[in-house]
Amino acid sequence: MSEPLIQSSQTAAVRTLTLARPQALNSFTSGMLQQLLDVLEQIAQDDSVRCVVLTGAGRAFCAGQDLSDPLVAPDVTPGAPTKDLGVMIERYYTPLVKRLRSMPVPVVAAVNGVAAGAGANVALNCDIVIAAQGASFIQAFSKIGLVPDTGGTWLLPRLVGRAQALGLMLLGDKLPAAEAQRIGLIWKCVDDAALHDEAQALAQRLAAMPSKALAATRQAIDAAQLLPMESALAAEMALQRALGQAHDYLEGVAAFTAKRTPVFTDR
Ligand code: T3D
Repeated sequence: MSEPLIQSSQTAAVRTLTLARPQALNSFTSGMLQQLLDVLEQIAQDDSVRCVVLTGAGRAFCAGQDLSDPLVAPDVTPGAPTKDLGVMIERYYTPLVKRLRSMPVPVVAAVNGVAAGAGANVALNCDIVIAAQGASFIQAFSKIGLVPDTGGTWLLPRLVGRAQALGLMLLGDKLPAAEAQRIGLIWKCVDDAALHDEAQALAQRLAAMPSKALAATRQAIDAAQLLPMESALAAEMALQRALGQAHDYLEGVAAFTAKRTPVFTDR
């Protein structure tokens, strides 16, 4: 059995996944990425889970790609073949971004410390990013001669605009969590000691909401980035038609009419 590099625990309908290689700041090895993909796939099929929290063990969230992983570490022996970094992206990072952005339930990133490179962009691909005051975000790629990946070039200009995205990505400076909130890169920065309680409270709240509608909202927002207004209006209508057939809509309206708390069960 391979060493567990993703810790998993569940409280009520909230599954918490913890990146667990603290000695290397939770940097991603291929084995760890595979475990993360596997557990997300399992959660996608598990109706008992209605929200996921992703966080890191120790003082970091994730320092991005483990630069000593044999798949990517350059071999300095004269004449040795160069590494094909596309393999790592194709096998792991692209499926991970797609998996996160199509989960049937919301994913909250609870960023407990530094999030660098692919670690930052994995967090930013989650639906809601809440970060501790002491956390920071680094687009570290340029510092090692790489281009931002894990969806960063698509995501950052949309979150903070081209000027901020270029500044962050060309310079690779550390952006403190409070500043990340101020420029709209993340949802919220909270006191260090409050991070996990706030993330769990938020996740429990999301878990009680209509999952299908939340997933459709993410889908509509993402699609609308690429569409002219006319097409976005049509896409919204198609999603709304589908949601109008779902149980959660009946429940939502029934609860509103009866002035009671709704109990949503669709996924
Ligand atoms: O390659 C491909 O497949 C393409 C895909 C690329 C995706 C990417 O993510 S590229 C970007 C990769 N990440 C980085 O370049 C960040 C490298 N790390 C850092 O810049 C710094 O560690 C941090 C700014 C994140 C934190 O700095 P600090 O001073 O708090 O900690 P530290 O002392 O640098 O690191 C602590 C330990 O973690 C240290 O190990 P040691 O000396 O105690 O045994 C360090 O080597 C290790 N560590 C940190 N980041 C990585 C790492 N080990 C392997 N890979 C890392 N990315």
